[in-house]
Amino acid sequence: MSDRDHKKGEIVAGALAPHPPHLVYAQNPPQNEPRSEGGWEVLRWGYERLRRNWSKLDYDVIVVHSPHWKTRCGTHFLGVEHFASKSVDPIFPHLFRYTYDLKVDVELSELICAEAEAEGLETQMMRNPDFRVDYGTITACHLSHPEWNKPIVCISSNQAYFDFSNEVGEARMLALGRATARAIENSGKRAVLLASCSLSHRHFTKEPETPEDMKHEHVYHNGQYLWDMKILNLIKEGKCQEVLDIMPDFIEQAMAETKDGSLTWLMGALGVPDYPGEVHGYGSVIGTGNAVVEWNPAWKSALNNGGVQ
Ligand code: 2XP
Ligand code: FE2
Repeated sequence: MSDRDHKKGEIVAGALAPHPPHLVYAQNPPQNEPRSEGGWEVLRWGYERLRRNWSKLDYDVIVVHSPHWKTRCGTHFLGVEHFASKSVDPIFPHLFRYTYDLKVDVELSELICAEAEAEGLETQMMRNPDFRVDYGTITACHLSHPEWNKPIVCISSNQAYFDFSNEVGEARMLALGRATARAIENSGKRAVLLASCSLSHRHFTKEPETPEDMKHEHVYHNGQYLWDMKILNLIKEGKCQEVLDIMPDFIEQAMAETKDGSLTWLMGALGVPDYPGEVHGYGSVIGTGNAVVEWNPAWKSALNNGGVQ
């Protein structure tokens, strides 16, 4: 029995953690083969601020929901304790060929899976030891905690938004968020959560010869940019219920990657924050809108007590 077992578990923080492989490429970590001259600094400095804040937190596990582990039926959870292999981005293999070696908290994965089932969701534990972990998971985890010394829980994105409607997808992701929060509480563990996704998601169709040549990087479409700012300003004002109210329209109008459910899952797990999220950085990557945003439930208590964040 660990000394956590008798305690109530807790979500200590959550983040919107976008996963363009460009951000890892630009950083030149030893795990990634291609070399770069940098680029996308404002976003990467945003991640730096997130890492600095999280280095002061005490937590056991990182729980991540990824748009690039797409499961045809229901929500799946990694159910093998150790994975080591090479992840190659299918669209950007020249930027991302990353050697990973990670541990999974299978116990917590199973608890979340069981709670999700209790919410009426279709679920499955993934037990194939040769499974290749998706790059959305690896990138968001690397950028938030490059030490890789904490186990992760990895949750797939299902097809509910695509097969039924955005509204059905949203309802299921809120249920998955509630299930995640309950399971963490019962586990006695302290967790941070990552919603691995971009906001607006219209890509450039041509890549510059030097991908990190920042004279080419810019917002693709002002309408998409204005949607991103609408969402981020609501988050900064602590109005996440309003974000959820307009999420189906945002998904359609901005081709948002939130259509895979990661951000709604996170908001559901955090109890739909009514306190400000901290936007650490915003920037475009091949024209898509990306923000690093942090929520810490302790900020809510500080606000209620009249304290300072
Ligand atoms: O296309 C995607 O979903 C990616 N993750 C690739 C790159 C940039 C996205 O924002
Ligand atoms: Fe993506």
